[in-house]
Amino acid sequence: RNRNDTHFSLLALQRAAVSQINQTLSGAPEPARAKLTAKFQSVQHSQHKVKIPQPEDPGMHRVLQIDVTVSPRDPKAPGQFGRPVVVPLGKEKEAERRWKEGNFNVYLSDLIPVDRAIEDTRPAGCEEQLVHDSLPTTSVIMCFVDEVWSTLLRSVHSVLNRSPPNLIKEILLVDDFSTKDYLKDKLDKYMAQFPKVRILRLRERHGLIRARLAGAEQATGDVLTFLDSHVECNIGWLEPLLERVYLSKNKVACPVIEVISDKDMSYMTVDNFQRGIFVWPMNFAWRTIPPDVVAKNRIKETDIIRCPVMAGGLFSIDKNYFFELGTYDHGLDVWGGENMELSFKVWMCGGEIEIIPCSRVGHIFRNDNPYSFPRDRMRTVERNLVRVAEVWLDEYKDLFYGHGDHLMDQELQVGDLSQQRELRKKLRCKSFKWYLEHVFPDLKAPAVRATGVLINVELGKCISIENATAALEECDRSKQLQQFNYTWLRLIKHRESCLAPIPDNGTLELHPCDNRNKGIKWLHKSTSVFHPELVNHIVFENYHQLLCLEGNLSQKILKVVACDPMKSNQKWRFENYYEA
Ligand code: LR7
Ligand code: MN
Repeated sequence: RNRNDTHFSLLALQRAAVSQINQTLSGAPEPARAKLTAKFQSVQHSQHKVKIPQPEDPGMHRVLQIDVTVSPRDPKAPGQFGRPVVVPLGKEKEAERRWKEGNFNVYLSDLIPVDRAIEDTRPAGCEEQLVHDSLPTTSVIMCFVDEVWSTLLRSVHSVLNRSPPNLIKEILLVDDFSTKDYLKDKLDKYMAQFPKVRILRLRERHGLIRARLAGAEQATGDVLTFLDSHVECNIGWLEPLLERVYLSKNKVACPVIEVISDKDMSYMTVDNFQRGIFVWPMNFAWRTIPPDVVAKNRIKETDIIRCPVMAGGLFSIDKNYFFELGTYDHGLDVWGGENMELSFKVWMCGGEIEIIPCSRVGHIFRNDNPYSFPRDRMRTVERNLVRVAEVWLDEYKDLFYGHGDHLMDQELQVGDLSQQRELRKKLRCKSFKWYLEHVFPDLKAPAVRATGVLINVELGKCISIENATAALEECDRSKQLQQFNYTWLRLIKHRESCLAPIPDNGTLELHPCDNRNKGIKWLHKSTSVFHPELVNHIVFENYHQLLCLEGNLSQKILKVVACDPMKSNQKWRFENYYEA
């Protein structure tokens, strides 16, 4: 979730990640549509022909460059124009101590003006862009729990100072049951100077997801614009977002999220051409569109980027559309996964998610949440993701479970999903397969992990099924009885049946498959095939306590016996492996 704090290390991080997940293009900027290869053409298909406005178009105007901070009162103030700030000599200890108030340099945040100027980081060409005079109004919804005072104020000021006033219907601050005193009367008093700011106080901790919903219920604008409570909206940020929603109400528009350093509070731009994607098991990530794809398709810096998923915190959505979509799954708790849920829902049920390069908002990226989770953090996020997977991923949910041992082995109490499934039906949403084909074709999502014959590395023989029992035989890749699939849920499948060890004598037989039956799951790591019952507690020092599949020339029948890493007749390879 963390955009690193320099532009360069961000790039380095991404490069490092490339080896894991190959970069390819999907959701590329629209103007490149005609030039794309067949594979990606479908991605570019847009239901709404967007007319490129001409300067003489009536009813349109250039994006307003509203920024009341351009000539700041105190140009020499620390952090002004987004410059990095250094903790003054002798204050290091204090700065260090205060870090944990927000998991960033709170001391410096308090030092810099709450209405500092920042550099206009928009790419060339944004200033000339036209938007409609009759853009819809928006309610800006900012949820917070124990947000740092100066940061919260700076977020609000940046909205007030850099947005056309007529477009801001209100700023709704949703206080998610904060414990800090300054967020009570003091905040009320401060915000009283701004008639557009309303504070909504929740009487118990809702978590960010339900807090946003509480805000949405109260919102009176045409469009909902969600922001985190530690952001700085840049010049001209709002109109390009609202323009997209105005052109088509099922476009969900995200700004480019820039980086406010957690260490020195500097405002930094980010690399262009980044898409929001996810990697298994459903972790959000940024992925740069490869330079050759950018060059070949002549993608411009100002071109809109269609994204398989959104980061989650910063976006504009038509209010009615948000409610038609059933908002968020109310069963999602506290934090995490809601960006996946909304992204899948939007794409699969007829909408689009876009990053608008001419809209830029800075965000303080932190290494850890500064607030407490009512329940265990990991478990909360996992539970949320399981809900999303169960409702939206169809048969691909196995990939999700298969990528986290923890996910598969825990009996997570995820609650009732019938309403969410009902909603998906009611909205006539497309399948996850459709999403993969049309929105995210570069996601690797093979149906199984490995297929073909299962070869014993030492003996060079293969497993074959004889009278529903597994035996060793000369390999014959064309033989049906030697064909197996190793699934994401660790089943070794032969046709519709599964290889299972017989407890009494350690032989192997075909059994009916059952994803929940741990007794028939096999962990296949590097070349060993472990008997599953113990997989939950795998400690590799206790290797000898595990049972492994072993091949023996003297006995035709296969058995599971104590694992021994020195025995190469316990090593097995499938014919084909698939990366995901
Ligand atoms: O219980 C809570 N109640 C809240 O009101 C927990 C959080 N919150 C508030 C919090 O004060 C903050 O303003 O909700 C907002 C988001 O929480 P963060 O800032 O701790 O989240 P994040 O920035 O680490 O995480 C990103 O993913 C989240 C997943 O649930 C949300 O979607 C965040 O909005 C989202 N932030 C962004 O997309 C900004 C860019 C980050 C990236 C990539
Ligand atoms: Mn945040």
